[in-house]
Amino acid sequence: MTTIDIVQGDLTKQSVDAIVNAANSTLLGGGGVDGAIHAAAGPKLLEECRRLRHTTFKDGLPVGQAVATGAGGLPCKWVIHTVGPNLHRGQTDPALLADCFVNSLKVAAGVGARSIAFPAISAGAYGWDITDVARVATQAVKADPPASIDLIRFVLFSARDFEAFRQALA
Ligand code: AR6
Repeated sequence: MTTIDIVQGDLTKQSVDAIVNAANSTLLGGGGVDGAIHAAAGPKLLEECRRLRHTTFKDGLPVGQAVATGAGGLPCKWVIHTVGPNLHRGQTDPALLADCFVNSLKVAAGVGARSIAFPAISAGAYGWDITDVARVATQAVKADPPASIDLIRFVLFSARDFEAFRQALA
């Protein structure tokens, strides 16, 4: 049985095996939760991301896909990087956002993570409405989570975002 829970707080402080980064295709860092993760993880994480750009993802990580790295100085073991759809670029298909959650779970299970924490992917700089993100995210992780994942956690920065996820899960 997989438990799904929600907390209000900082993703980088979670005691879970893997946290998910709402990255961009470059994999080389940015603002928002991506910036917070790189700041807390330190230079080792960026080094691993650079290596990925020189090997598997020469053209960048496509929207909806996910890839794992180590976690540098973070308390978790892995960071799973995924790229949400950017509303400001006309990326309005909820299936692309659902892919971020489903593919991150697959990648997490693949590396052996049993617990995983997600941010509200695409709900910040990428402009999606938090209500839509909450609906898509909760449906995506509930559908058919890998059996080896015991805990799926959503970590929301604000009380408003937490409430949107609470209602979507109810
Ligand atoms: N813990 C939990 N949630 C957080 C944290 C944190 N430490 N920091 C921010 N959030 P965003 P996106 C919330 O913009 O919309 C970056 O520059 C935030 O309040 O981080 O997918 C990337 O490099 C919001 O609800 O991600 C990309 O270029 C949510 O995380 C671009 O932003 C997502 O906001 C990705 O945009």
